[in-house]
Amino acid sequence: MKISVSDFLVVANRLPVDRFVGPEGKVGWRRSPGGLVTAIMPLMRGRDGAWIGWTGAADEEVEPFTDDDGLHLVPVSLSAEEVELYYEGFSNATLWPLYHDAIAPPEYHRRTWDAYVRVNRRFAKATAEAASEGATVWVQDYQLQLVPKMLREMRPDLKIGFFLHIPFPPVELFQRLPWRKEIIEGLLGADLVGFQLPTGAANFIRMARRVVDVRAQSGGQIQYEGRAVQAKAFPISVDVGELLELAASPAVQDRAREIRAELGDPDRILLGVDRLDYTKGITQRLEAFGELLADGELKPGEAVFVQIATPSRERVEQYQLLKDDIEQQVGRLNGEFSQLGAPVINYMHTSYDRAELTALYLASDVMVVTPLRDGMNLVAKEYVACRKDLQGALVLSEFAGAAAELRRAFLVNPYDVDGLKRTLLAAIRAEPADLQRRMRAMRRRVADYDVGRWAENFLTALRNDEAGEVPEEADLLS
Ligand code: GDG
Repeated sequence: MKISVSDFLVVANRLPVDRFVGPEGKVGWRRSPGGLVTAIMPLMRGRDGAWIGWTGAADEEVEPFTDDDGLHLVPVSLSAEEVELYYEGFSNATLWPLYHDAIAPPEYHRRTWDAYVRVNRRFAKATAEAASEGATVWVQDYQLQLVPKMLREMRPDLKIGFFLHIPFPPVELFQRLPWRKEIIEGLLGADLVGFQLPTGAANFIRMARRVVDVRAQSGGQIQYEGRAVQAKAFPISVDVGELLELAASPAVQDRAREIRAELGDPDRILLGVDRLDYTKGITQRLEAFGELLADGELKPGEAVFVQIATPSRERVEQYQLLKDDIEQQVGRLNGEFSQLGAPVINYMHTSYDRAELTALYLASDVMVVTPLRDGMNLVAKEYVACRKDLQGALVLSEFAGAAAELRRAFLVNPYDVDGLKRTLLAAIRAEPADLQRRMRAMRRRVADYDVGRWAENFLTALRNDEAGEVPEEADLLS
């Protein structure tokens, strides 16, 4: 079966649905939670929207189908070998570390690059077939950077936007990539290339000037092969309405109180919520917490650390190493400082539903977000969105994109263990009035510019061939 053509298409590595098996063994698809889907759905309504992506399972062919909300889903299939080479390999063992300051050493293999090209072409082809004349296509993220160019060659009539969710690195790092020219050319196939921060856009323009013949004008305008390409920042955000609704629900509030009680009603609960990833600075924050206990600055029972580390990319070697490191660190600290039935660190290597996550946000006193490099970090914004009670402190790395907007967080350099210890203590001991002032200012920012505005601004800029509104605060760190 071929689906009808659409005039608005999102292309992402994953489809926004997960497979489930119903009571009688019947297979169905359930919308996967996530900001991107929620932000884009209202824009798809009233249009013939389609989403092109992988189902998440290797070696399976699924026919295009339409979900209950009328969204067309166009699965792109990947073989087990392609998952290994394109996804785990080039995307997550080359691009991911390279774009995050090479925190882990990026690997460069011609075999994984070849698979990346092949799979990008498959995504471009599926999109070209599903798009109506003059349709708008929005390509997402680092796994699909060649799609804009490939798609433009197949379908010059399309309006093509691209958004990079992770940082675009400085020239000094990016130029190590043996396929740097191909990636830049791939992205230049778009009419609009969006980044989380102005620095990302500036790095991209600088790199483009080095490797291809482009003319860069002011305001992120690039002239390339007789076309205009825009490179601009559009900081992503969260679905504030959904989070507020969850946070206000009696069940979630009861659960928040229950969590505090289950943890032994300590004075302070510190919380970390991350995908288990070496960019997130999990070991750095646990080290600082452990030293505060060792120094006697914090007494066991005074503060408890809850660390949720959602399983991620488990077949990539660096992720396996990190998991072992963290588990060893947690074991050592608990062995040293815990009392019977009261661990100082509650470590959970699992994922939770949105309601439980929101209850954790509400139950905690200090949200600890310490990435070594992060495109944005939605967890920081989710915490702020949930804390309508104006309680709670946010400790936030200067190296998270969110720091450009959340200037009233307790900002910290996660490489500086002493600084991290001082900042954790300052957040733990802050006066309620100070916390309220900080939280009020941060909430204003997040409420004003939620994920709906983000998507709307991007698409308006794409439609008008001009820059969307770029929030002032985002310029602070540029
Ligand atoms: C990339 C960029 C950028 C986490 N654990 C659970 C769970 N989560 C949710 C969080 C949040 C999301 O996952 C994580 O988003 P982040 O932004 O923190 O980080 P990445 O996954 O690295 O995302 C990042 C983002 O793209 C968007 O552009 O901000 O910089 O790296 O929403 O709440 N959700 C559920 N259970 C969990 O256990 N349901």
